[in-house]
Amino acid sequence: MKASELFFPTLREVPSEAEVLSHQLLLRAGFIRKATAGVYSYLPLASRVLKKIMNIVREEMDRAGGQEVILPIVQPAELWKKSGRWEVYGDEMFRLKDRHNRDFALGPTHEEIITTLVDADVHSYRHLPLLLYQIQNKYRDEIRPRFGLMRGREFIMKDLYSFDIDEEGLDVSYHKMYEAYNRIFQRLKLQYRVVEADSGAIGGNESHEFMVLAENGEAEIVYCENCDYGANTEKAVCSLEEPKAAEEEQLEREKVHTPGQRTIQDLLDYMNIPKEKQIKTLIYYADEELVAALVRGDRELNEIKFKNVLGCNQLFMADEAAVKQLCGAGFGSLGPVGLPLKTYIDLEVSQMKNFACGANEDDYHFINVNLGRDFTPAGINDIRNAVTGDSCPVCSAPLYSMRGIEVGHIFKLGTKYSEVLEANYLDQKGREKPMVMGCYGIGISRTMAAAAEQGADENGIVWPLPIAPFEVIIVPVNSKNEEQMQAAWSLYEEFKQEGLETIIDDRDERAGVKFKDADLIGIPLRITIGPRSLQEKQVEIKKRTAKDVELVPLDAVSSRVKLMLKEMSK
Ligand code: 9G3
Repeated sequence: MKASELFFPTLREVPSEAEVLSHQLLLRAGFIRKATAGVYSYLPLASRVLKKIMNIVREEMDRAGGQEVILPIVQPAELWKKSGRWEVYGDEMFRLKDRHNRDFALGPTHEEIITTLVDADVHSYRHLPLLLYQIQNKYRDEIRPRFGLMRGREFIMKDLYSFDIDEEGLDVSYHKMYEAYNRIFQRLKLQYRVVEADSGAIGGNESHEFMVLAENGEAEIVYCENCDYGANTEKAVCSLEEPKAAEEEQLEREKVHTPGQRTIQDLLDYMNIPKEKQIKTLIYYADEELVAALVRGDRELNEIKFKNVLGCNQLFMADEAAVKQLCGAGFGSLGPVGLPLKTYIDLEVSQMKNFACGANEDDYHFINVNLGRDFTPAGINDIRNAVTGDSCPVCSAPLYSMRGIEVGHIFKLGTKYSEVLEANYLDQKGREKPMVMGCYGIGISRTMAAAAEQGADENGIVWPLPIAPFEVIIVPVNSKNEEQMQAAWSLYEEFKQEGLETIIDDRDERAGVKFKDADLIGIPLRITIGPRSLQEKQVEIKKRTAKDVELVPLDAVSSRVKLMLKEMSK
């Protein structure tokens, strides 16, 4: 490909609307352009990267026994009403009507469609297991589309659905997908971790997320270096440690005047009470009822765990006015003593002695509060976020935390969809049974963004070789020098013969501009042809990730390049 003909409109400035590095770089390097909020056009370089990701995904899905289909994006409301999800997803669905005023949605996912499809045409155990997948656009009307391709309203997903006769069959399909996903992310040469997404393992449900590691990833994970345990922080189990100090004696509770002191930090500064000796009191609406959650002063409440404990449909923070009316004090002065609400405490709180908390009176706190003597909780549960240093729930070694981008998610569904959508089969004895399902997703466009995010350096994108838009870029230093250009063109022809994916930068630009662009778009190998190439019959080869160049005789370049690419793809 000639750079002079390639459509890659690069930008000098960092686009102001781009909050994350991958979004900035993909815009600047001319890979994507925004059409409207959360909707992007993929330009030729991006199209090449996406194709390579899709090909790897396809190969591994096929290897695992998947069969590719193409399901409709325009989906009738009836199916979603039947599964009960037409109401559940509300405004997150892109809805539309046809000329007959019938309701449709643009597919946010395809469980309903595929289950109905399989129901209509698969009736016997002899035709199971069945693994069907597609690679296609999905539509979700996010409230706040953000981070470029990371959270778009239109995005490309690979989704596979497995249909089995029973739980054992599902286990086999699930394991195949688990292995296939590992192969995919290894082949993509991304640093990733697999984490438990549902550690509770309730009702045989199992779920894993595949996280590409990135400092600015939106998800936090904890993992153990001693065993295989890893989990999304939202789901990580916090086990209770042995109390460190000997039983502390209960001291007499005291009320102290704390004018203007509202936060945990305030109380630390004002009275030198360590955060671990304080309690955070948070008030929520659990559906219609106000409830309180208590965590240690330096901890964060995990709303997902709390919601599971309560078993409510909706959980959201109470407004200060309602809290003040019921509890007698504003947010900064709340505590469990005399609180007229059901109070749920974190496991860790149950071990605390003589702690400080609000007195439910503005500008007053209690010190030396104790569980049992001073208040009685409605429940004692694991309701906080895990943090670095917590002990592993499997082997007790210390956990580490790290940020990541969720690029894959696999899930055992069981019979949830097959029952409501009536996807049954006849077993060997002629009995009718619901199919046992799993679903397995990979965000294709998000994987491209995650790769750009993970590899980037101060000069631009660094694509892993298997998904780089081109493998090699040839840069003649002076496009006005005919000899240089001739040497460059003949190398370009040679590379093409050898099947190398090559760009030649034939543009009439300064060498500095060409080098900057080659770095920005992230081509793994750069070949520079300058005056020395002609005088000494040598060219420079530079890896995108290396500081130094390598000098190679002109007639040995293509074999050297091929060897380097081979090594880089190992
Ligand atoms: C919706 C809307 C948003 C959604 C869903 C449905 C997320 C929805 C979960 C999944 C699960 C799996 C197939 C591939 C693997 C993951 N957001 N999910 O079901 F209607 Cl608006 O998509 N789907």
